[in-house]
Amino acid sequence: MRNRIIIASILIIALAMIAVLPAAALSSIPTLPCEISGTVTINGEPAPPGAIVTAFVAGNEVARIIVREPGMIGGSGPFDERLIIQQSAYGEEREIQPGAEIAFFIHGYPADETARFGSGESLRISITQTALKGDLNGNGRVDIGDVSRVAYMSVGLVEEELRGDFSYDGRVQAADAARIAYFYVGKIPAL
Ligand SMILES: [Ca+2]
Ligand SMILES: [Ca+2]
Repeated sequence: MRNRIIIASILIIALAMIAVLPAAALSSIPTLPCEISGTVTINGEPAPPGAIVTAFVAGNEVARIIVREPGMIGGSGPFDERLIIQQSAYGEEREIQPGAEIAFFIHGYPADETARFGSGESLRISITQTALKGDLNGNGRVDIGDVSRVAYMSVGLVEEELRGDFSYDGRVQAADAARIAYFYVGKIPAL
């Protein structure tokens, strides 16, 4: 008699678990990210190691990756690093929709190309930067305003921007300020 009760209890518990399982299993299935790898060039040259590539959807940064080999982000091998955009990158409530435009920035400068988000897709891209390096105020040339802005960044008077980091080490220091100053007065040919 006692065994029957135990067996009955186990059955009831098992049935209850089966009843709730599908819902629980469904809600825990993760949405697959969109993975991106490819090539990155800055003014026709491979992007140097240390350059940071960021991905934006609807004005929100959703992922970033550092260039490790010149001109490359990630790889297509199963264990290679990739730029990974989660569908819920900016909140569960506002999931990235399939086909949403992905904009890329190369060390803070806009890339010329965009891509489309696809859950579970692995994209190979080639992105290029032809935006003028050092033109932080966006007037189409490197001028004294840009030079002073980088100088202010280097001493912490204004917030650092990747665009002011010409050494690709992720920080804006005196050397970066000196570099844009030298470029501005024509002492060096390129930033
Ligand atoms: Ca400028
Ligand atoms: Ca730097």
